[in-house]
Amino acid sequence: MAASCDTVRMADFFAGVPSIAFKGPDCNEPLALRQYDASALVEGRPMRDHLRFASCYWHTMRNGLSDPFGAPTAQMPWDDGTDSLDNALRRVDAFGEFLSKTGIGFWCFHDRDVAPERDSLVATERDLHTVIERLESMQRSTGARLLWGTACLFSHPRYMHGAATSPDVRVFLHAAAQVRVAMEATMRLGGEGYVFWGGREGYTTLLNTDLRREREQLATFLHLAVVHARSIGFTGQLYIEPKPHEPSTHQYDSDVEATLNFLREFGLINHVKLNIETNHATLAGHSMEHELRAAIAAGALGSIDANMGTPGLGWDTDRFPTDLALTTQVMLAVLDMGGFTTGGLNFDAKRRRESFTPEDLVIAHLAGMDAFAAGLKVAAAIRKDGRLAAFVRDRYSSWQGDLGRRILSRGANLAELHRLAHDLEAVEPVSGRQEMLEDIVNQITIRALR
Ligand code: XLS
Ligand code: NI
Ligand code: NI
Repeated sequence: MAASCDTVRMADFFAGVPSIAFKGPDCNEPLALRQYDASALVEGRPMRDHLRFASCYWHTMRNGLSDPFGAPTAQMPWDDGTDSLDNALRRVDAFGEFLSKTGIGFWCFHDRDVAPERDSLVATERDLHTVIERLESMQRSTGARLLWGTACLFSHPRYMHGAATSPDVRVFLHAAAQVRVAMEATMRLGGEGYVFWGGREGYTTLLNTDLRREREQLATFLHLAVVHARSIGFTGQLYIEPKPHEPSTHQYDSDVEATLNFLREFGLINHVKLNIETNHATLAGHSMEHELRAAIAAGALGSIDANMGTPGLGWDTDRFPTDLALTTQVMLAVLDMGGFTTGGLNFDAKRRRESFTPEDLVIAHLAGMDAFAAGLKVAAAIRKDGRLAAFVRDRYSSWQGDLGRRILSRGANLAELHRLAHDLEAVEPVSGRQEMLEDIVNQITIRALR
């Protein structure tokens, strides 16, 4: 039965925002879903389980939308602007309302965004503990689950030279303490993952940097975290989130392939997967598709920070992912991988500074959800159509015979291959047909969304 296009309104922090429902592609109301029908099946599985949408606390609850040239603009009726515990607890209530109204099933957090940093670690940890308790009850009342947690090892001035990669061992201690507490809080909240985003784990200038030592410090830090996770029985997945730079000049986990190399070099590859962010791919000069496929080829794609950048701008603008071609490529990669296990699509995204009302927060998430739901449908249609996969299979068909198998299993030598090459007739080149394949994707997209 087609859902009707009218809304039920309830008043609270998000006054005027109803419980969001799927209303189908013909509904023009902004506060509704047109493509994302959580329980509709795609490839035999509910969309909800394919997409595993998460909202992040740092942008949704804490980002006032300031930029390097201008003051915050966001209206946050739940926030009195202080760092009091009461204010921190009220934000949790507002976030719970946001999650239940939008129907977003997962969330992600940084320790210092949910609770303020105090003058001593004791006081900081005490307040964090109180907020974690409130978050636990928020989860119980909304049914929301924690996709992943992390420690903010980049905002406090002590981390200006890095956290794990700091030249000062006392800063390393601070970072270790924070990761221990944040990981235990994540575990207590039932978190399915824990992320390392090394925002300052890189350098500003090589003139003052011992790069070899800093990479070893970072690897040691990650080993400590792996051992601790095991010792407390945390079974969630650990992830590294690559990013090339900003605020650093260079980050050691600059892109997927560099991070995989780092993990292999330091014996971490079996313990840590990747959380890949679209805007970081853009900053690294790669497509998101490239980053995802490179991670999948190594069996290391864990989770996704679903956003998009502004090509050419050079900033991590974290726009909401509304580009259908992008969401199609992402979901095609995820389906080809066999779907998420512990991971999901975390909207590491913020509204533009000019979209400052609480409704914009909701509308922006809905736009991302609908774009990903459409991308999922198109990706499933591409797989069902089968022409792309068949083209790729055929393209490598000459490798299917005995010779190809023997070469790849290292059962041939150059002298033999040299001899065989002499026996060959002229090799006829075969077209790669890129434009034809791009048109096939366009045609399937148009049909799938009709
Ligand atoms: C910033 C990162 C950050 C991580 C979590 O560029 O994307 O938001 O996802 O610390
Ligand atoms: Ni991110
Ligand atoms: Ni980012």
